[in-house]
Amino acid sequence: MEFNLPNGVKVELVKGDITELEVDAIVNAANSYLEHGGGVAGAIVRKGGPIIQEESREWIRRYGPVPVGGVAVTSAGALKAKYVIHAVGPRCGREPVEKIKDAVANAVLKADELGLSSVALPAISTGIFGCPYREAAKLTLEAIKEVAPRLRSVRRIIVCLYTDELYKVFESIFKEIF
Ligand code: AR6
Repeated sequence: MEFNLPNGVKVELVKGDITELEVDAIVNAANSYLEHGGGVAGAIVRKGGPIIQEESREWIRRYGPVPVGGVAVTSAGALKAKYVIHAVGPRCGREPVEKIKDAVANAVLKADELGLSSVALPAISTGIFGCPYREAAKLTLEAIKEVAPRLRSVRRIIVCLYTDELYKVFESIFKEIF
């Protein structure tokens, strides 16, 4: 499912594994310490290689922990993408779910700042961080809609959903928002 936004930006929903996508950057659902254990973070480091975890630790040494809603950038190792943009979503129950919007907006804006044309993101905070799917879908897609008019280089935004259930929820909210 896809939709063309006014300023030449296309947003697409796809089902599958984000580490397989041919895009300029993939977004990781990270924690503030950029210690990539399980979930999509684990998959990214397993496939991209240890360089991603090493560069993440270097980032933390230099700048300190990434705030909730914030982002950090590393290379993408052996992945097809050039960069991994690590976005920190909220842990639901402890931090406000609305921070998903900041994480998504900041990730897409970072891709734009890097001059990239395509970026793919997963459903941030919907796994280990335990946020409800519908709320996450609404906040993710609203964030994309809101930043799109400000983008200068990003022309393709892919939201990559790992399961049928997530895809269905995102699809229904997508139809409401776009
Ligand atoms: N491709 C796309 N989506 C995926 C993939 C994949 N290969 N693997 C899992 N997902 P999670 P969070 C989906 O738990 O909730 C990590 O340990 C998954 O189905 O990866 O933001 C970090 O280091 C879910 O819908 O991220 C943090 O500590 C979505 O990705 C913490 O988990 C996000 O699930 C972050 O938790």
